[in-house]
Formats: sequence, C-alpha cells, structure tokens
Amino acid sequence: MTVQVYIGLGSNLDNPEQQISSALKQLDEIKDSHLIKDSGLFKSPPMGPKDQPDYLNAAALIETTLDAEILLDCLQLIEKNHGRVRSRHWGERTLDLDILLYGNEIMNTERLTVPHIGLTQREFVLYPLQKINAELDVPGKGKIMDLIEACPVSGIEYLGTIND
Ligand code: ATP
Ligand code: 5RX
Ligand code: CA
Ligand code: CA
Repeated sequence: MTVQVYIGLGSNLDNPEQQISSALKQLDEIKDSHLIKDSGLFKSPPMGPKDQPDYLNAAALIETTLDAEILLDCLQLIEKNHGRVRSRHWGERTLDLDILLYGNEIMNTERLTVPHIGLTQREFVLYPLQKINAELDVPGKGKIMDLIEACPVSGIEYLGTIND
C-alpha cells in the first residue's frame, strides 16, 4: 500500500541550504519511495535554546510503501550521513528529518509520535506544510489554515525555491 508521507527538514550548521538540498535528493533515493514535492526554504529563529544559529526548514511530500519505523531508520541513516552529531538536547544540527504525517495515521510508539508532537506549536512546520498542500487536513488536529491561525508567532521568512 502506497502512503503519502510529509517529512520535515531542518538545518542550522555547515551550509544549511546545501544540507537540505542534498537531503531532498536522498529522500528520493530511499527504497520503495519517491519525492513528490517540496516546500521551498524557510528561515526562522531557533526555538528551544536561543544560543544557536537561525534555522533553515522545509517540508517534503513523498510516496512510499515502507512502514513508518523502517522509514524512520532510513531518515536516521541520512541524518548520520550528513554528519549529525548529538551534542545537546535541542541543540544545533547539520540535518534533522522528522516524520510529520504518515498518511492519515495517528501513532504513538516507543520511537514514533505521528502527527509529529510539536507540529501545532511550530510555524517552521506549519508554513512549509501549507506551501505543499493548502488543503491539508492534519489527523486529529484540523485544517492547516486553522492551525496556522492558532499557532504562536515566532517569526518565519520564506526564502523561495531550493537550488540544487
Ligand atoms: P523534536 O522531535 O521535538 O523536533 P528533535 O528533532 O531535535 O526534536 P531528535 O533528537 O531528532 O529530536 O529525535 C529524538 C527521537 O524522536 C528519535 O530517536 C525518534 O525515535 C523520536 N521520534 C518520535 N516521533 C518522531 C517522528 N514523528 N519523527 C522523527 N522522530 C521521532
Ligand atoms: C524544541 C522545537 C523546542 C520547538 C524544538 C528547530 C521548541 C528549532 C527547527 C527552528 C529545534 C526542537 N527551531 N528548534 N527550526 N528544531 N526554527 O527545525 S529543537 Cl519550542
Ligand atoms: Ca525536529
Ligand atoms: Ca528529529
């Protein structure tokens, strides 16, 4: 069964634009998966610890037949290949890949909370999702437009299309 999955991308170290551009190519190369669309690039101040660089974020829509946990394994391998080092909680990173939505499923396992836990509080997730699909309905949460209206403003800027 093919499922539509939205993935969140983030980077604030070692040429973030290049990290995200490269990660999008890697997403298209995951087995049994294809990249359908990306949001373009967004810039925002760090949420969580403030003493780190601004972030570039994007979202991607892929179609896959992989189970969510297998997909997570693939995403974590891509993070590792991009030199991600875990120094401190919510700290700076070369690449972060989160499963934002997995079809219309709601899941809560040891490794996965879907829809992604922070989604409704994060402009850097909601705006990229809206860019890909303005009609998007977030399972258990509501329409993307309404979620954006209710989200606390933290400041986000659209930078445009991602160059490869
Ligand atoms: P946040 O999840 O709040 O954005 P983060 O991205 O910095 O923070 P990580 O350190 O990258 O968090 O991930 C910690 C763990 O989160 C992962 O090992 C993974 O098992 C778990 N996790 C739970 N739900 C998800 C999800 N939807 N997508 C990706 N990882 C998830
Ligand atoms: C921790 C997110 C606390 C929100 C996190 C990103 C809050 C970030 C990112 C921006 C983190 C998780 N800030 N902070 N973009 N990731 N702008 O991708 S750490 Cl309140
Ligand atoms: Ca994250
Ligand atoms: Ca993550």
